[in-house]
Amino acid sequence: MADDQQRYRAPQQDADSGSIDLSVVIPVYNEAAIMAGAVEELIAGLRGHRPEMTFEVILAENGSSDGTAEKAQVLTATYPELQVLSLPEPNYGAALRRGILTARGRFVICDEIDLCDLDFYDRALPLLESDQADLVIGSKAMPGAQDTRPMIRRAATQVINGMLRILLGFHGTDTHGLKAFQSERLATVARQCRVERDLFSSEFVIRAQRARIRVTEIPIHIQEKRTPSIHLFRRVPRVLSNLAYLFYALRIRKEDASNERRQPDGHDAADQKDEPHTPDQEDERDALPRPGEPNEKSKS
Ligand SMILES: Nc1nc2c(ncn2[C@@H]2O[C@H](COP(=O)(O)OP(=O)(O)O)[C@@H](O)[C@H]2O)c(=O)[nH]1
Ligand SMILES: [Mg+2]
Repeated sequence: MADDQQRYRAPQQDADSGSIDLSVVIPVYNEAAIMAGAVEELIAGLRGHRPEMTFEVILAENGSSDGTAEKAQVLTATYPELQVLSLPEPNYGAALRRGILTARGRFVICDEIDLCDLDFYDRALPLLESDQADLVIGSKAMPGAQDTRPMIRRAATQVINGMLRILLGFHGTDTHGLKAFQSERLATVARQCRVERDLFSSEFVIRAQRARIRVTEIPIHIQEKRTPSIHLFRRVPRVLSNLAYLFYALRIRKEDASNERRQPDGHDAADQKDEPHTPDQEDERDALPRPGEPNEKSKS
């Protein structure tokens, strides 16, 4: 798909945050079967669709037992745009958060290896580039969306969204959809998030809404490349306990009083320093209280 004549520019190794156009962050766990094909298609697609755009693809792996981490490293020899992060414990939210804070792009897209939906990129990026939105969510539950997942998973999405609306004041139809955002404006939100694993995405979106960041939903057509290996019902106890924690943190303690630090232009004071997003910044947040579940696996 990639055309040799196209003017693709590889990012500089020592580039600072915001010095390339786009970072795509993809958490991966035990995805050896589909990862190479998905990465090849995604990178070829980005080179072909957006030849003027500099980009990186960050695979945020943790705890895989099927050789995903090693295979991902091998792929970096073929694709200079590819970067691999690896952590020991399976943890979806921690991987995604680490990827977001490592990203150097002015825009960040959070994708999933079984989706890699370039159509979403084509519709979301113009909204960011024209500054019509700070955060664009690809919703699989709004009018115009097509969700081809089994009925039980569609129903689970509706139930969790209902709980997020009632308990946490979420305004919208989906927190787990694909996301595209202005890195500078959302990095602080990612640093503030306390829960990991399944509910990280929900906390990220709800904190963004509470900080009056401009959030826009667009419908997506979701077509997974494979069924998920995480059993739906195994997620339930952890989701409920993290939901209870977030209810306490956001509705009782109202601890996201980040508006106090906001500037008149609506941007956060920390963001205005244009600080690079380094993994070290996780340490600040790791010192904060979080739900206690240090040894729990994200998937089992
Ligand atoms: N790093 C990491 N990635 C994960 C974990 N669990 C799921 N993922 C990745 O998250 C994305 C979505 O996972 P999937 O199994 O499709 O679940 P779904 O979101 O319910 O469809 C995929 O790219 C997975 O590889 C995890 O524990 N750690
Ligand atoms: Mg999936």
